[in-house]
Amino acid sequence: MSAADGLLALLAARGLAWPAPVEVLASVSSTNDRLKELARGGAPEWTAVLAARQTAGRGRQGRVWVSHEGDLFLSVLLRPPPGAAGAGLIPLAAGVATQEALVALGVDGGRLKWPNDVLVEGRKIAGILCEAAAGAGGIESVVVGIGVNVAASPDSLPEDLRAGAASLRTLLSGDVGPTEVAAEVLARLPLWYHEVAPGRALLEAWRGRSVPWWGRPVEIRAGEIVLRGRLHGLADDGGLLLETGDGRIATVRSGDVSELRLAGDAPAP
Ligand code: BT5
Repeated sequence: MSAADGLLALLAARGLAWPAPVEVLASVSSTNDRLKELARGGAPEWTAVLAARQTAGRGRQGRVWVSHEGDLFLSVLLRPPPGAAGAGLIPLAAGVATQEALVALGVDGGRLKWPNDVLVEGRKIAGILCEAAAGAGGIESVVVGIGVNVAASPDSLPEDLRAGAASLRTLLSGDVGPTEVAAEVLARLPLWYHEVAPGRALLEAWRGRSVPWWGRPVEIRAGEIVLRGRLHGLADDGGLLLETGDGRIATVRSGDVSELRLAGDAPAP
């Protein structure tokens, strides 16, 4: 059985006939780049690329995603209908699907950090990179790239990442491979993607699985801009609502959030 057939069989066992081609590669620069190429060639929605090895894995804003062989490198193509509102919710849908997949595999306490990291006890186990391509009619495709640390051991990660990263290998007693993780994620992504248009159920699900930072002081860095305030909630479009010092609520649509410890604040639970 080919690797792609193995994945399709795992999905079939979960009651899902995958509706589009699945490409499984031994090695690729980035599964997102390969899928973007397929998208430009007209690949249908839900085409997926899975690779055993990634040589130039990417994070947001040109950052590196450290890609250890044996981890999950998966990309899925979405083609939101013309004029669809809610493309900003796609990363949240992918985050909820990934967090739920990890719970299904036996990971306790996986929490979402806006916009779409999955953390276990404050350490990052999964990252998501959504890249949209627009045409004359608006967004034509979104490539959803999901990386999960599966086989990486702390020693296999660069030193500066060790304290901040988690991996299934150290969290689970049994052996779980990237194909099983892919099947668990793919089995959930369509369900949450269908919540993108109505939005409310997705926003509630995301919030219910997030790190408990609501009401807490945070700093958000978006390029050169640094905003400080208290986390107020999620906007309907998936943005982050920040209560700034002057009592105003700002909506932030990209950036990196970190919690601020202020004198007199109780430590985070
Ligand atoms: C992300 O970016 O977290 C998105 C990562 C998406 C990776 C997938 S793998 C399949 C697909 N193909 C790709 O090329 N990418 C996607 P960001 O929020 O910018 O976080 C990047 C930061 O996470 C880095 O600057 C490091 O601090 C940290 N990091 C890098 N590799 C990591 C790893 N393996 N585990 C935990 N943290 C990591």
